[in-house]
Amino acid sequence: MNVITPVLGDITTQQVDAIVNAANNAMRGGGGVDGAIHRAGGPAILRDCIARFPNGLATGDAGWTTAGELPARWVIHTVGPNYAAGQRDRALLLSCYRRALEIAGELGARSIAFPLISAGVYGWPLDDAIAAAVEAITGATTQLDDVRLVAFSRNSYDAVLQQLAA
Ligand code: AR6
Repeated sequence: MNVITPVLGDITTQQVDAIVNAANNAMRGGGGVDGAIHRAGGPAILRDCIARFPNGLATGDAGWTTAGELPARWVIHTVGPNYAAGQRDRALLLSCYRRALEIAGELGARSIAFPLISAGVYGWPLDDAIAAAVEAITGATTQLDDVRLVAFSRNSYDAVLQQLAA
């Protein structure tokens, strides 16, 4: 079973093998955590996205690129369901975490940091976004040594702590 370490902060500064990006289907960058990762990692990430994902990425799926200037070795991009646009299939949200962990395992990563996928612009209700993250990460077949769930605000961090204690 993967043990989750809660973190309050910016995912781009995490010293882990892989950080996960909450991207969109186009895979050409965006706002939120996606924007922060592309900004901090530099142009190598977008170059790699264009080369490796000419047709983008399906919702619920994941794929990797290099991490440019980030401390991580890889960025594992995944596309959460856009709740605000009516995509409310929870299985797709669980799949994001599971696929990202699978890819991390294939790459030989031992440590990974996740943001709260779909909990920002895509509008998934925070408590259920956290519950889905906890359920998918702890239940995944791929086991890593260090799995972090990074909350970007005090409010979401407190909610993560609360659910991990439950
Ligand atoms: N580190 C950690 N978490 C962060 C950071 C950061 N630097 N920045 C934001 N978050 P969002 P989504 C949190 O909107 O809902 C993008 O434009 C944020 O507070 O980044 O899956 C993409 O290109 C929230 O809790 O992703 C897509 O178009 C969580 O990360 C779309 O947004 C996810 O918020 C994806 O929407």
